Amino acid sequence: MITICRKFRLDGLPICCTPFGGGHINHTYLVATNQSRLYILQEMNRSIFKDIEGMMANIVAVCDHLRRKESDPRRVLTLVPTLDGRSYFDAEDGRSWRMFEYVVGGVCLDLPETTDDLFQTGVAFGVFQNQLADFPAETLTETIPQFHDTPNRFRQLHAAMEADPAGRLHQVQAEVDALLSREAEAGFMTGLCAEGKLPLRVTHNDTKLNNIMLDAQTRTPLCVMDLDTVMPGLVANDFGEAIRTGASTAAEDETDLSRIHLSLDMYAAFCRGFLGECGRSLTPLEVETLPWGPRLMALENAVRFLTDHLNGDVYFHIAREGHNLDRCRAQLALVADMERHWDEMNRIVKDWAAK
Ligand code: GN1
Ligand code: MG
Repeated sequence: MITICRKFRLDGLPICCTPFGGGHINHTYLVATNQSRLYILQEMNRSIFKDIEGMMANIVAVCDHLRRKESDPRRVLTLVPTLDGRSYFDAEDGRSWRMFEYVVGGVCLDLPETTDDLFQTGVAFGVFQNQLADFPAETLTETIPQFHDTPNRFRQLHAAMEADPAGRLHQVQAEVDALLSREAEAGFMTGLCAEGKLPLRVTHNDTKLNNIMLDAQTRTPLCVMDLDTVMPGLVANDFGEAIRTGASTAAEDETDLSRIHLSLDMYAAFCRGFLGECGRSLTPLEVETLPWGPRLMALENAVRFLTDHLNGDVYFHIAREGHNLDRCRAQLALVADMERHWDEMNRIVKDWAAK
């Protein structure tokens, strides 16, 4: 690994490189140099991200844009170039690597501890959205094609049901029925976009709390990380993924379904932070349809988890048998709770948009 580190323009000589963080997609390492400088080295996952060149071009363009709007360097991720001035390094064995400056004094949370943590997450993603509102989204590469195309995720479910490669279809009829009864609404947002009624924005697409770097002292946001899935998309999806993951009262794979609810306090806290920062750069229809984001992101993940269960657990890492089925059931429970609170979800968005 040290030989890889030497391919980048570091301040000092790399002296140690150790595994870092808990990401499931890329492999991450903390690098220290003899000048006491710290860096983050990442091996990018080539089987998930087929177009590394396009993905890195996205990240460079987005970070350059953000840097023009920020004076504090800790507020934007900083890539360290290779010795020959490139944004990443392709090794001879076919693996691809990149290096970031380490953000000193930053901290990441996996789960919100207070409503303020979710408010701050809303601020971070709201600032991100607002600062990129004048970035030409169509110039970005789609790093994972059709990533949040919910109708297409249903098509993949139908294909898995047809092939039934793991022979599990007969065990999951209840989940299949629950998903298919909601298939008609899956295309609501993509349909509005195709009709030209919703704009394509620069979206992050993985707006989890742990993709925000917070200042360890003040617990306020420094920067948005994990920019691999930044691509053109719908703002409701960024809003939705943050709510799906941050405002649920239980884990994504909770097996006691009675514990799974949408916390309306957390939801309102995120709305306040997010809309406070970017509400004015959104169209009235974008604001009005925001609550569809969490509902469709939970549904989409339920579809993806069941599809992977039927396919024999080939995409999502599982820690136990039936893990993807558990995740599907939990996401379905969350969808059902959102449906029960649909009027309140709409009212809260309306209230914070008006402020
Ligand atoms: C994957 O790696 P992680 O957990 O941040 C997935 C998301 C899913 C999530 C479900 C590139 O994200 O879309 O919502 O699992 N990311 C990719 O746990 O597929
Ligand atoms: Mg991440």
